Amino acid sequence: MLTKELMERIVAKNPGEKEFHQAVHEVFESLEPVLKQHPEYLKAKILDRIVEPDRQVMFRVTWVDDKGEVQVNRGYRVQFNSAIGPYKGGLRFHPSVNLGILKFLGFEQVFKNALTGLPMGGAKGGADFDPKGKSDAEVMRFCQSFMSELYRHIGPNTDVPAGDIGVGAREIGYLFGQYRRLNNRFEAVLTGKGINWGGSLVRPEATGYGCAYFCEEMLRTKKQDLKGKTVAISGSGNVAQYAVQKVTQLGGKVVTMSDSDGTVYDPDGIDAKKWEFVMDLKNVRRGRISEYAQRFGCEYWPGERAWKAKCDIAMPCATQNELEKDDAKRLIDNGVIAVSEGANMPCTPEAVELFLANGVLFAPGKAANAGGVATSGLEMYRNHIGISWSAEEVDRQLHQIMVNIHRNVADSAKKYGSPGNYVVGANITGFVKVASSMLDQGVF
Ligand code: NDP
Ligand code: 2IT
Repeated sequence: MLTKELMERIVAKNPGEKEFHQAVHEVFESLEPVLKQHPEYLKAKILDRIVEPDRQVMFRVTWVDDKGEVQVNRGYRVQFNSAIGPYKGGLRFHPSVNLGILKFLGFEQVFKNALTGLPMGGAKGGADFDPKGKSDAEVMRFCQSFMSELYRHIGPNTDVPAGDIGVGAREIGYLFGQYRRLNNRFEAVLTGKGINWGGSLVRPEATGYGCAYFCEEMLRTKKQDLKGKTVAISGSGNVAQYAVQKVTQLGGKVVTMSDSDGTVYDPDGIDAKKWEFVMDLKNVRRGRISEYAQRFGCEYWPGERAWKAKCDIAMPCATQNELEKDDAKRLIDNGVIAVSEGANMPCTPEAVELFLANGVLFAPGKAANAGGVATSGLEMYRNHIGISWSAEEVDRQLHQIMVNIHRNVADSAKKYGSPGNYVVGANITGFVKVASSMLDQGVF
């Protein structure tokens, strides 16, 4: 491997950042044929440069809880690469957040954003704050304190954060309010905003919808579609919720949803009525998915994942490395034909290898979940030119973007000798766009 020695140096230089190593390794593996044909990338040390974030900010976030006690968290923003546009990427609030996880997410974001065809660089940020069990007032005070440092590093043409795990409409509202207050400017510094203050219709839906659209495109290459297919989905947050809705609208039957406590298995399918229950449970009452099983009398698998359900299609929509080798084996034994990653890097490398070796259509997150950030890009553009679009118009653009991503990724895979391998196709397509832009702009 041309990149073997560099990979070793990256691991030594970034100790303990195992998710970051994993993400870089996957990209490097895919790039071999490109590097052979284009030695100029190696000569200009593009790989050495692309794995080093432009800048990473870490800061203290101090806030007062409802009992009057002072709490201290750690906040981050990793601004990875802005060769093709302002930094763009979500904020994650979860107790597991650390620099390595945010670097993996920021690194992936660089390539994902390039795939959308929109001018966006890559970044990620967040904090080791756990919004679970906190009151609205606590979440607001945390967000205000977080933005009191972050605001000086971001801006509409510099860096535009959005949501991710633990950051949804409520958090974006508090963050935007604090930014506006500190800067005395109303500007498009975040996406995922409320509809009344600059947000885009269909942004909440976009990641889940896009994941289903991408899956349809993959199935189309085998003259199939989602109609009549049984689908296992993990997670029950933003991405999972709208993946469930779109798969159902397209004629599929979703039989699972999950959270970090366990999985519900509903062989009758999560229809529109049951879906409304989930929306209220997760977004209003902020309860656990086990309540679904109590309400509808289906199976609940405490502490277990969705992947033991028999299904034609799997959509992991919760978190990284949530689908491992044994899960992949089980899915393959049960006849899975396609896997579309709604989450970022949910399948381990061993699981991906098994899917590819067994002819399962496999869509990596940077392609399949790019609909979210693409619609964020549409929101930014809309804010800049001061117009608004109907839900139908945004959905049409989102659908077209997913069709384009599928085509471009499939074309690259074929061109570089791995037809049908969307991992290779996505990494190469994203890389070539960013790397050639870096070459154009000189050495720095
Ligand atoms: P949410 O916070 O809305 O939902 C996350 C869901 O995943 C919850 O059901 C949560 O369960 C579950 N989950 C989180 N961490 C774990 C864990 N360690 N083990 C098991 N389950 C877990 O986040 P999103 O839906 O926004 O994000 C889901 C995934 O999609 C992430 O990988 C994110 O990076 C990715 N993504 C999100 C986009 C977006 O626009 N929001 C865009 C592209 C990708 P619990 O409530 O119990 O924690
Ligand atoms: O991982 C992702 O692409 C996101 N969390 C969405 C980022 C964005 O800027 O909309």
